[in-house]
Amino acid sequence: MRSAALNSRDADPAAAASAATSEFGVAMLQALRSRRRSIAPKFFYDDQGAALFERICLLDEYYLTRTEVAILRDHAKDIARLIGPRADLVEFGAGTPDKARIVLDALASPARYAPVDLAVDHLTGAKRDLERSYPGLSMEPLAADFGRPLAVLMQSPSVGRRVGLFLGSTIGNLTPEQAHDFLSGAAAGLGGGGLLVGVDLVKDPVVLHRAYNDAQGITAAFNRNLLARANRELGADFDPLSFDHYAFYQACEQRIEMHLISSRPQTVRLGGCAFEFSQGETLHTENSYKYTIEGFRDLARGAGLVPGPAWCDPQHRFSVHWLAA
Ligand code: AVJ
Repeated sequence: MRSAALNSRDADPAAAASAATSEFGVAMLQALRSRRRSIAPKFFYDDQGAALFERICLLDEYYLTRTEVAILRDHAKDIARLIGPRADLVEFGAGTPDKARIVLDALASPARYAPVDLAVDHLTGAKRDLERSYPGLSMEPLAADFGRPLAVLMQSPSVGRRVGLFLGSTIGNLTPEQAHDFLSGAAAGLGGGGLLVGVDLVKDPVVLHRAYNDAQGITAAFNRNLLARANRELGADFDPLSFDHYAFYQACEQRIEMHLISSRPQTVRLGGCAFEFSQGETLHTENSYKYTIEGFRDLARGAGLVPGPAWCDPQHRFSVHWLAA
């Protein structure tokens, strides 16, 4: 194990260097050095992580994606009326433009679609397709961290009434304080327009538990991919299978917590340092907050937005909110 670690570091000095310089490397080192180890969930999404997330979205247990898509389809006309003509759509944390297409299909004359993502290379193919499907629309991917919405919106002058899309319950990855800050920034940058937000709802914890502990273990693989990514990109020597996927609903905080728990005492090497994990020690990898419809509307109001209609599915599993800015 130990000599394998040294070999893998020696074999890839570039990876070892990026442990100290890349954003992921810095975050992983900081997590490993802390007493309570945690890392931001945005680091799940390298190519393999994004592919695993797409498989999660297709799982029976993971109701979120298909429920949100159904809500958007069912209320596309109302949504289009609220967005209005010649809109300038900015999608925060866009993976693929599938959900934006549902909105675009219902709009009469959208002016621009600007997906904001850290990596926008994978969106170049989609640009051609989208501009062909919607004459008059220009697609302009913005390479940025959507965590700072005002800075993102200032980066590119508007070409019409500004409307933000923040779908998929991505807002659930933020603490309520961070969500407040995101919504305030969006309120400041979208003045005169609005924001469409997809928010997962509080519900029977058994349903939540199933959604984050699927029978096929895809969510476990998604969680462990963080460690495999550290091995690939940073030259770390994690043994991903010696960390258990542990996801549970924390009712007091109204959130799913996801952890990777060391199943035995072990040493992990990264960037020339050794880090001990005792048995049962955790790396906290994700929070996924759930809201009530009223709770989310209050949060939006507190951030200076004016809540409009909120739609949800018949089983009250997921919600989509229009917030006027
Ligand atoms: C993309 C953040 C909405 O929290 O449900 C899926 C990510 N994590 N399964 C979520 C996720 C585990 C997902 N979000």
